[in-house]
Amino acid sequence: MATVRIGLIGKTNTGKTTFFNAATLGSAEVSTYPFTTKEPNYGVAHVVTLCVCKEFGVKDNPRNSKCINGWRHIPIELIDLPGLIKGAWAGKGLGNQFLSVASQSDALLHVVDASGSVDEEGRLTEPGTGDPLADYYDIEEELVMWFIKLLDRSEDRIIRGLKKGMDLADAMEAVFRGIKVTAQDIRQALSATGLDKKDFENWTPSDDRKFASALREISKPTLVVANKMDLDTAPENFKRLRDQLVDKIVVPSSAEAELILRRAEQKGLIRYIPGEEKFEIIKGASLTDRQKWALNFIKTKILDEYMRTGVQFALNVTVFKLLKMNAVYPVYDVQKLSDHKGNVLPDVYLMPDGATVEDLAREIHSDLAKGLLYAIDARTGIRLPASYKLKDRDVLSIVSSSKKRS
Ligand SMILES: Nc1nc2c(ncn2[C@@H]2O[C@H](COP(=O)(O)OP(=O)(O)O)[C@@H](O)[C@H]2O)c(=O)[nH]1
Ligand SMILES: [Mg+2]
Repeated sequence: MATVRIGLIGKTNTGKTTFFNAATLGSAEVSTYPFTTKEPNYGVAHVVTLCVCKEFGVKDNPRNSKCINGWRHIPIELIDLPGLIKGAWAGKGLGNQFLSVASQSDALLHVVDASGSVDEEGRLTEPGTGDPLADYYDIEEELVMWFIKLLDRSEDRIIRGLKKGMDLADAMEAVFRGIKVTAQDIRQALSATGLDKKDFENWTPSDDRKFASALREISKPTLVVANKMDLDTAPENFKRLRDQLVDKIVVPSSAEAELILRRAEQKGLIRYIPGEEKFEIIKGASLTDRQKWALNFIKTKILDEYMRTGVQFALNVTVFKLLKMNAVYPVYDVQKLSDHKGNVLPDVYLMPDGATVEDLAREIHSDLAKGLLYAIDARTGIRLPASYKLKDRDVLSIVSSSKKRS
């Protein structure tokens, strides 16, 4: 598992680029015109999890991540997609571009404008007049159509694979591999729909759709971000989204508020750690009346009401709940919990659910995997076999004949 990639999708003007900028504090353009985001933006964001340093009572020197007040900030990649219009899958607008970027994502954040300030075409309009639930379904339909099209187009190829004696999931894997869909995802979708028991050549269009929907769900876990919660028209829509999308996690957010807080923090005006439920104005900071008003607004309208702006929370939930990633700390020396240079708890790796010591070794270095013997659990000193399934917050040293330990 290389760096976790999360793609932002949703209609134009729902706040994807603002979310991206807030999460990455980069400088992707923010625009009110459809389609000005022509090229996808890649940026580094972080997910935050309780660091193991406190439990072990050590002062750490992180290298591939940061530790702030005992919280590990682990880098992930965020991709900001260009805007979408209805029918994009048919090749209109920026369809192909959207698909190529969505295809690179491990999970998706579907941003909707909970305040109802965008119309069906993604143009800014009177708050309260837009319908975020309809927008959500429009975009979902684009995604499912994308999978159906891929399946349709590759029917002959899949049948050729079957005739060569491949099983259906393996024959399909070649078709979907390019969009980060695994044979395991396919197997899961086949069994969830019962289509593993039906001859592929006899699939009806409604079977295609059933399978495509299941595969879309399984291969691209998606969290719904109900954005612009700072506007008065938002709470009602948020409730509707949460009530209707029962099998989805819907996170209320104000990307704009997060962007303001992170910028103020960067300028040294406030103390604020992303994801925290509070900020503090730094003594002696000279704030304009407008800044004071904005910060007070964020405090009363967002933080007091929803506890957080939702930006950091959405990323954390996506990585740790939807993707079920575990944070694992490899060390060289189990006594000092350090690498060979003495850096304490230097690295943390995000490993998917079910990943083993062997997977971790491969992730760190191919040489380490080649001569892999076992790992040592830093908490207990117990030897863990190469097949041991990693758990969240594991701290371990990998012992390999080709390269002593890492
Ligand atoms: N009130 C409010 N406005 C927001 C929020 N997030 C984004 N916006 C505004 O919505 C408009 C579109 O934002 P943008 O990030 O460009 O949307 P994108 O097209 O989805 O990338 C801009 O005017 C933003 O300032 C938010 O949380 N609250
Ligand atoms: Mg944008």
